[in-house]
Amino acid sequence: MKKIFFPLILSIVMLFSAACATGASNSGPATIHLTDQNFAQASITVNKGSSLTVIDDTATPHTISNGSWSGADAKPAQEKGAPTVSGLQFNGHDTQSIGPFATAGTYHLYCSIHQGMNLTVIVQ
Ligand SMILES: [Cu+2]
Repeated sequence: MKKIFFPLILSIVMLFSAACATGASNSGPATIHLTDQNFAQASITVNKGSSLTVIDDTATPHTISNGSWSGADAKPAQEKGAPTVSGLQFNGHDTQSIGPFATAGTYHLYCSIHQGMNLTVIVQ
């Protein structure tokens, strides 16, 4: 009996913890990671009034600004309501904060070092 019940109880506890962790991350501050040549995800949702924590997971430097890549062309552009991000420097294995994002909307950030390294920030 014990040999059957213990794994069952353990998996129920693990499921519960996972559900709780997911719920907490929705209301907490938004975090995005940087890989060696891109954002770890193409878009992220940020709660209005919150900042975005950006974590460079590798030794690769990144330089983040308002705008986006269109093919091989970097197009600097700051949307109305977007916080100013002008050449925010990551030196590798470091963390910076962008924001706060005071206005709901869709904003674009890019890395001027890596072609095609775009992030869409959805503030709601
Ligand atoms: Cu980069």
